[in-house]
Amino acid sequence: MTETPAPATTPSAYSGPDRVLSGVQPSGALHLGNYLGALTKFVRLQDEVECFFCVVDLHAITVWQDPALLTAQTREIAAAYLAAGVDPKKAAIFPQSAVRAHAELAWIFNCVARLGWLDRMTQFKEKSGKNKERSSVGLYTYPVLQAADILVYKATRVPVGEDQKQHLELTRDIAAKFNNDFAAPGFFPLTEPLIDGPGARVMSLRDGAAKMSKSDPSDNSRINLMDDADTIAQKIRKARTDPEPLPEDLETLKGRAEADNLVGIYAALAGITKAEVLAQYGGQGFGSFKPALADLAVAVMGPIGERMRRLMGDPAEIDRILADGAERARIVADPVVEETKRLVGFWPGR
Ligand code: AQP
Repeated sequence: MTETPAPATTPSAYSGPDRVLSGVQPSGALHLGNYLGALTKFVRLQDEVECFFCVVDLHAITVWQDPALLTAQTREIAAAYLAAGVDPKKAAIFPQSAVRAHAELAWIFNCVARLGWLDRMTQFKEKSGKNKERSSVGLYTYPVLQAADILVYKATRVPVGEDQKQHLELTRDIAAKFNNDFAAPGFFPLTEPLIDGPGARVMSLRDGAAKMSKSDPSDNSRINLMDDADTIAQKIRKARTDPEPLPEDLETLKGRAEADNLVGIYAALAGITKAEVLAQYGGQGFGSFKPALADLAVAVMGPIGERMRRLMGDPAEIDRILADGAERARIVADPVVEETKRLVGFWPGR
């Protein structure tokens, strides 16, 4: 068996159905970046294709999670999916740990992926920081588990934010190498990332060079889905900017990271392009743009927060939706793992 990586550019011989998989970690409060980068796309895709949206709790424990909070956080992410408009009749919503096939396939993929590939992953470098030696092994192999999440459903498309681009490339490398090593052309698809639009990379409100993130110690850096109208407006008012008015064209916006971010957020929330935002607000200062952005953000995010609060008042209903989703997910995932094990040559009995 060859140990050389299969090129990610290998054309896919896959001919199975079009499927979508994505997930969010129950590692804290969801924010505007998660909403624009992922959730809005989930809602769009559920009407086009078979969708699996999991709450990736196995990923969340790659850094410490308080066991007393993890179940509640898992329900909260499910509530966010529902509040954003995901319909559990159309898409399966479930906790990753409830479908064992994810972990089983991840082990096989740990033996397919190469150390050199993982060494290049920038998210591990960012998340482990200067503390690499004390990071969990799970944090290092996180992208391998992500590949298993995707390929256990033979998902052909994955809606994610731009930060996940490198992990999606790794997923394609793993699929190509598995198909090649086990002489199974087209067994796994070469999954396409769906990363587009001005919401694909929402930056911190305090620092235009840093991604908006759940784990940022400053709550003012992000708009949480559960923030009330006053908090949203206050965070936008306090958002870091520069003293110049907004430019009239995109070219002049370059190099002004904070202004660019606010224009991008406005565009994503309004469903228009950044050029269209500048056509409307170019030449105006932040004194008039920020209140307009705050009104828009409150109009879009406010009702989602309301729905989340209402849904979280009925955890039994969320649990029913999660259990149903897990059952539907297992029906697709279990046979894929069985077939994968057969290709690897494992004993076929039970
Ligand atoms: N700032 C962002 N802009 C656009 N999309 C984003 N996503 C995350 N941040 C942004 C997308 O949201 C989905 C779920 O992300 P996740 O919670 O599973 O993991 P993450 O990328 O690690 O998110 P955070 O908020 O940065 O969490 P922490 O701080 O815990 O690491 C993914 O599709 C992601 O691309």
